[in-house]
This record gives sequence, C-alpha cells and structure tokens, in this order.
Amino acid sequence: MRIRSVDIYILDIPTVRPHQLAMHTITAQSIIVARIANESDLEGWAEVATIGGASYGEGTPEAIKANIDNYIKPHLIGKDPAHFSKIMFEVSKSVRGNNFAKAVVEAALIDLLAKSKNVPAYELLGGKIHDSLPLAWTLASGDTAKDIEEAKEFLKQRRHKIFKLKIGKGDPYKNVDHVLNIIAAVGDKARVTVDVNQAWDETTANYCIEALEEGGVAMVEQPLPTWNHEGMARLTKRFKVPIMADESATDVHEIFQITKHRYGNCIALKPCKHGGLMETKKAAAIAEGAGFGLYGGSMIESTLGTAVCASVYSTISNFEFGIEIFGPLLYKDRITVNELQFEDFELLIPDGPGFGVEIDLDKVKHYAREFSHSLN
Ligand code: MUC
Ligand code: MG
Repeated sequence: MRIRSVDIYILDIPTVRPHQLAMHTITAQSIIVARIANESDLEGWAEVATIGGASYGEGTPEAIKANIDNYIKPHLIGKDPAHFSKIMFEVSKSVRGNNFAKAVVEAALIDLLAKSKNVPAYELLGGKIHDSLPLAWTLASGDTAKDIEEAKEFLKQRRHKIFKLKIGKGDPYKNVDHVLNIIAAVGDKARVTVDVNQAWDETTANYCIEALEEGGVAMVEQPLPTWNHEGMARLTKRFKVPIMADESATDVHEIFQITKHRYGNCIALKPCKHGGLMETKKAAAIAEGAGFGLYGGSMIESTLGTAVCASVYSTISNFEFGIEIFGPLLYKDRITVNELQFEDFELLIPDGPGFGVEIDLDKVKHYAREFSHSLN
C-alpha cells in the first residue's frame, strides 16, 4: 500500500515544572510529529523532541520540519512502507545529517507498516526482549530541597529509584554540594547519576568528578564539550565512575570512534541522535561489541515519542544504566488517548499495534503551531 501524504507538525506542550539544564530551562517542550498516510487512509505517527531551540543541539524544530517537507518527503510519496529500510537508504544518499528528521520519518513508516500488519512495531525490530525496563527520573527543578522532596515522593510511589541530576549551570562547586546533599538524603535507597551537558572544561571536570566519585555518584554523563574527545578519554582513564557519552554519541561512525578510543565507557542511546530505530540497533551493537554499558536515553519526548523509544529499547538486550524515557510524566498534557503505564520502578512496554498508542487529533490540533492535513 503506497504512501499518499506526509504531514509534519511542530507542537509546544507545557511541562509540570521548570526543568533546568546547563544551557536552558524547559517550561514547554517543542516536539515534531510526523503523520504518514497510505492510500487506504491508514496512518503512521511518530515524534521526536528537541530541547531549548538551538541551545542543546543543531536540530531545531523549525529546521527538522523544513528539511522533511523540502528534502525527505519527495522520497516517500508513492513508496511502500514495507521497504522502510530501502526508503531511508535512498534518503541518506541525498540528505546529509538531519538525524532527528530521519528518525521521526522512519518511525512513522514503521508505525504505519506495523499497523497495516496489526502487530506491535517491536515485532518489526526483532521482537521484544523486555516487557518492562527500569525507569530513571531527572531531578532538575533548580532547587536542592525541592529535588529531595521529589525524589522521596517518587521512591514512596515506587516510580523511580534511579535519579539523574542535571548540573553544569552556575558554580561547579555548588553543583557538587547540590549532588552530595541529594545523595545524603536518598543515596541509600536510590542510584544517583549526573548529567553535565558539556558544561565543564577539563580542569573543572577533574576537580568535580573527584568529589562526585568520592561522594558515591554512579555515573557522569557528558562532562565535557562534544569536541573534547581526548579529554573524555583522559577522564575515563582516571576515574572509576563510568563516564557516559551522550551529545558526542551521534551516528554509528561517531560511536565507533568513541568505543575504539574509549572517549567514555558507556553510551546514552537516543533514536533521534542516531537517525532512526534501525540505526539505534546498530549503535547498540557497536557499543555492546566494545563492552560499553548502555543507557536508554531521552530528549524528553511526550507519550508518542516515548512509545517510539520504548519499542526499540525493548528489543535491546541489556541496559546496564536503565532507561530515562520519563517524558510523559513531565508534560502537563498528552497527544495520545492512552497513557503509558509505570509499575514498580519500571515503564511497561506498550503492546498495541504500531507503537501501541492512539493519537488524540484534537490535542494535536490544539498544541500545533500550524495545523493542516494534505489529504483534506
Ligand atoms: C540529556 O542530555 O540527556 C534527558 C533527560 C533530561 O532531563 O534531559 C535530557 C537530555
Ligand atoms: Mg544527557
């Protein structure tokens, strides 16, 4: 069944509280939603999320939409989604980079194909290994006392026992105190990790990681800017605490170099960074072959994008660091009819056809910056 239309929407959805990262504080998340319809009007839907316009990475919502509309969409119209790998291979020959754009398009093709076969998308990706996965939460309210309160509440609710702290904004030594205070409050019941989002130079990283390691931090994510591969290698060699590559771990070529030269010793996977679900599986295979630990990363997707990530993560054998696709719990609202399910510190992998979520079109219309449908 051939593809008849491709529509891309940018949506801005408010969060339940400010979410403070080194470079930006999120109060509303901008997501890009792809809707691909075939000749029988069956639709595939997918989502990627972005953080802080151009402040987190190059993939801004506006650029993702423009590049799909102008350069990717022409490769899709009239094609059969059953050949999604061939379609994406053709796209890769004429569109460089643009991994977020490629990821959302490929995922919508997979959703459409899976729905046409009435099977969960993970069955097209090798099948599910996990029914549920341990779900981390990011403490990033910008206030130590509030973070401690939040962590205690989620432990009580049996929602999370892995907490990632967003640091890197402001005085690095105050960042360290903030982390040590949280470990003192909940460290006996939870695993505490930090994400610096590239904010430190190597000297600062050396001082701070020494104190964090001593204080019991379980992992340090992207302490240095993406260009400082050699610095990442030196930190990895010096410290026992795992050093995770996130922003630097983009496509399979970068991940190969990171594993080969030990620019870190664990990897945060994210389908958007790698350019799709199939590329995520390849990225995982490279990391696994090198003995690197894996983390199921997120860009704080809403329910739809989280279901996309959950689908591929369910097919990957081992997440030493768990997964962090907690996005739906940070959003004030959702664009799907159904909610995702969380139980006993884990996210349950949705099981319905496609990514297992049903789109609420009124909500898409409500939050979309502009809404039109090419079939109407
Ligand atoms: C990142 O850098 O990992 C994921 C969780 C979170 O709080 O921020 C994101 C991005
Ligand atoms: Mg990160």
